[in-house]
Amino acid sequence: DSSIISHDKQLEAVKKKLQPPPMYKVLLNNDDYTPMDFVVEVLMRFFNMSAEKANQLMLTVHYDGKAICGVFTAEVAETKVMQVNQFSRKHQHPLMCFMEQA
Ligand code: NFA
Repeated sequence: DSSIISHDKQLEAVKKKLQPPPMYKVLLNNDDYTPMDFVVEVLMRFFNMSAEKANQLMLTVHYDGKAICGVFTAEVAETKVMQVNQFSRKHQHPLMCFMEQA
């Protein structure tokens, strides 16, 4: 009856909540124009990296073409991408941040 169906739906909702959410990598692309110091500033400001870690990751982007800055839930990843790209445009740098499913 309907109470059994209702409980079945509740069980499905509980099961879904017990599953880990899909995760997204947030990456930076290299380009020829953005100053290295600006990339380091972005990594410290938006990804909470130390100056040393930010320098290392900036150089990985510079030499490899791209690198993963972090892995986040969809909402957090979308916010990082928006904030980084907005900050870069505001400072008139072409630095590109994007996300992809981990
Ligand atoms: N390639 C840029 C330069 O030589 C530096 C850079 C690093 C840009 C990482 C974007 C990402 N000024």
